[in-house]
Amino acid sequence: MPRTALRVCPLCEATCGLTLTIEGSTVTGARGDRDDVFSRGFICPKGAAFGAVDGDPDRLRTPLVRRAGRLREATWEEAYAAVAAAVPALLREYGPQSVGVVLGNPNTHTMAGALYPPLLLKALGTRNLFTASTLDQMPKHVSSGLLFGDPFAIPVPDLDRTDFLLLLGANPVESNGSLCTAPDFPGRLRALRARGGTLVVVDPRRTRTARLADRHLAPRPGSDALLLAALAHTLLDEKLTDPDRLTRWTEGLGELGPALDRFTPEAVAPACDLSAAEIRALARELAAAPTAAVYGRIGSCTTEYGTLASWLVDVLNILTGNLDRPGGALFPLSATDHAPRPAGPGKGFALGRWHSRVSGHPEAKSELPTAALAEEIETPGEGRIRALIAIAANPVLSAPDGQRLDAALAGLDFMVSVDPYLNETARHAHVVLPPPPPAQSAHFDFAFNAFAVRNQARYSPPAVPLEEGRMDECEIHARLILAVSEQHGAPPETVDDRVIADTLARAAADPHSPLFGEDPRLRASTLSGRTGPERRLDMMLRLGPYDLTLEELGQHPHGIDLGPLRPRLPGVLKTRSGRIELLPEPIAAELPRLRAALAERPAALVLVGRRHLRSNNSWLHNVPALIGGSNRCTLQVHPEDAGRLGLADGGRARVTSDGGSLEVPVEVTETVRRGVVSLPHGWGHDRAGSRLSVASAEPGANVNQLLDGTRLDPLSGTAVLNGFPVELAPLP
Ligand SMILES: Nc1nc2c(c(=O)[nH]1)N[C@H]1C(S)=C(S)[C@@H](COP(=O)(O)OP(=O)(O)OC[C@H]3O[C@@H](n4cnc5c(=O)[nH]c(N)nc54)[C@H](O)[C@@H]3O)O[C@H]1N2
Ligand SMILES: Nc1nc2c(c(=O)[nH]1)N[C@H]1C(S)=C(S)[C@@H](COP(=O)(O)OP(=O)(O)OC[C@H]3O[C@@H](n4cnc5c(=O)[nH]c(N)nc54)[C@H](O)[C@@H]3O)O[C@H]1N2
Ligand code: SF4
Ligand SMILES: [Mo]
Repeated sequence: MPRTALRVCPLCEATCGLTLTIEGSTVTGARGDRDDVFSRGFICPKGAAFGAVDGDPDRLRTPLVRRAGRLREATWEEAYAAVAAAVPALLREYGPQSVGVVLGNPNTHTMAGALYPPLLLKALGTRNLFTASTLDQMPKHVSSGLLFGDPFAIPVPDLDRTDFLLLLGANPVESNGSLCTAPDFPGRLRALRARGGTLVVVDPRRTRTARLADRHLAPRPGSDALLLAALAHTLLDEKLTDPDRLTRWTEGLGELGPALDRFTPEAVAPACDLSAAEIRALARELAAAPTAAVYGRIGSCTTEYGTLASWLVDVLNILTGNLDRPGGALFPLSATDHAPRPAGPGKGFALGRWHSRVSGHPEAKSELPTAALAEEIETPGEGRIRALIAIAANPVLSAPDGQRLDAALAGLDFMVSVDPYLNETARHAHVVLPPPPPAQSAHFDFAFNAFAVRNQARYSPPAVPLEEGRMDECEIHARLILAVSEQHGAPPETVDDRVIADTLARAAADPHSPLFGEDPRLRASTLSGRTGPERRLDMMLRLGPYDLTLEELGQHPHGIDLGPLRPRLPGVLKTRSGRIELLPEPIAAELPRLRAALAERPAALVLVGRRHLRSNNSWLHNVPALIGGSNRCTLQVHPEDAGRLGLADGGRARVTSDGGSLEVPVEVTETVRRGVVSLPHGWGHDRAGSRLSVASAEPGANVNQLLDGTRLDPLSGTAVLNGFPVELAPLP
């Protein structure tokens, strides 16, 4: 008899509640959970394919250990023994920097990825941390760190209540949203328009999101910071600002005007390839809307001026009085956030506390640019990375110059990969530790609840019991931490018990904590949960702002709604001044570079990426239901450019940039603007030694092979993945 079980979907940031149909231990179907307090039954084609993703026969079932050069199936004991024999010895001989850590995107979609990597880093003591953030949202962390003192204080647009949404460099109709967790993003955009609101989309491609908009502006890629600066300039110049409500918490308002004085609409118009009149009109509309939110994502982050653009997004929200008010952009308060504490000066946010060894890149949020990983492995000398621990990461495809990284990984003394697939990156590992499929894992969204358009909490226990021979991913991480820190063989719960003891001891001594003055040991013994991670979740809920418990979440399988977002200023501020620092020094120092861009001659042809609704970065191309049709690795070219360059739809072209060149199929389409071509990322599954039977049959080309890793947004170390110059030539 088939049964059903609930599971929050881990396949994108929308976190929809799914109802899975299960026969035996196999997921045979998935539909939207109509009673889910947040997603109300919404599902997309990826969620609907949950069973196929979960049951992919290419998923690894046992650990792999390299012996005599070949990866072979092994027991968990053998795998951890290999880690324990290699890593501590390297740490002893070469020091903590000799072991690097790479964390990929799915860590934000697993409980293990939220709870254990900080402990692993502490155990190793390394500063060589590289994550998907420097291919993604690091500019936003940096701008929030500088403005608000907390890199995680990221305001999200109040989608359900705003009157005006200005959306830049995001295509939530296909991506389902990012740093703005909102199940059924498309439906929420349609509702915005239905209630008389306005949607303006800024994107060099006419995306499905742009097609929903009242207005679509298609500027030249890479020009968002200029456009946003001109919008801010117009607001200040025409006295359209309304920062009154925030004035008492904001520093630097007076200095902002002079700092932006060169960025008039007329001055930026040629670089943006928009008219000054359009820019001025947009600024006036933004100011006139009763409430409005400005929101920028990948297309505004992963560019030459990503941090400036991310900063300006919030500058506009502040100048129009929309930061921290309903209908504007608000700071979520998740159930596992710290309980609010009184406002006052904080520790602030510093950049560049240390630098990368080879190129001297400044750290940002304790991370180094993933684009610099290969050189840190290759370049001889003290502090060279000799061993790597990669968790849920596929940088050979997701980061610039995969070929170079591929070769660098092959030269490591030791590599561990925690990954369900033997893919382009994992194939270099000496030990692969495969997590179970998502139906066998418990789930709580530690990361995305903190960026959600509504405060809510949902917990999914494993839908299917752990298969014989499998190990829960939390236990995989806990044992890994023990193995690298000379405690191989200790029970994995010791890792969780230590965190619980430390956290409760701190809470007991903290007058602002809900557990102030309580006996930490007594408290630890009253936590509920069958596993270490469940007990940690219970503890975090009890320490959080809503006084929830794991038991209560269990009693509400469709989730607990905690209400719409509410104003949180000045309590969220952790700057040294205790105020919003509107024009922080590192930003002011970046503005001359942006001014110089006004005089630069733009490249004739630049490349941008795109996401397909049925894709997920590099790792869903192995699921037959999710590939094919329009989800293909084609180079989209505007008909005029195609005509000029002699390219035909369905033909092939050579595309060349700084880092290399690729042969790709051409798709002629008016959805890209003139002077722009688009190639999606995550393809290039043609490397020997991986085990991806479906993906390798339709490998596509790796767009990141066009980059050599030198183009970075300097403040955040984020790779420029959008708006870099390319040349095209037809192929016979
Ligand atoms: N050119 C270009 N490049 C880009 C982007 C772009 O827009 N353009 N986007 C960038 C962005 S935004 C991101 S986030 C990065 C993503 O970069 P990565 O995080 O490096 O890549 P992913 O493809 O998300 O793959 C992550 C790995 O996680 C594994 N995995 C899947 N589920 C699990 C799980 O439950 N547990 C574990 N342990 N592993 C799992 C997959 O098998 C895969 O190997 O790519 C970036 N690269
Ligand atoms: N289906 C699907 N969903 C996903 C993912 C996926 O791979 N597939 N990946 C997930 C991840 S890791 C992330 S980070 C999110 C990303 O979510 P989004 O930010 O919504 O991602 P994209 O769909 O890449 O949208 C970026 C848009 O920016 C545009 N663009 C490029 N350059 C510029 C520019 O200079 N200026 C402006 N204004 N626009 C520009 C591109 O044309 C593109 O439409 O999606 C997540 N969801
Ligand atoms: S929108 Fe995202 S979370 Fe929702 S079903 Fe689709 S992939 Fe899953
Ligand atoms: Mo991402």
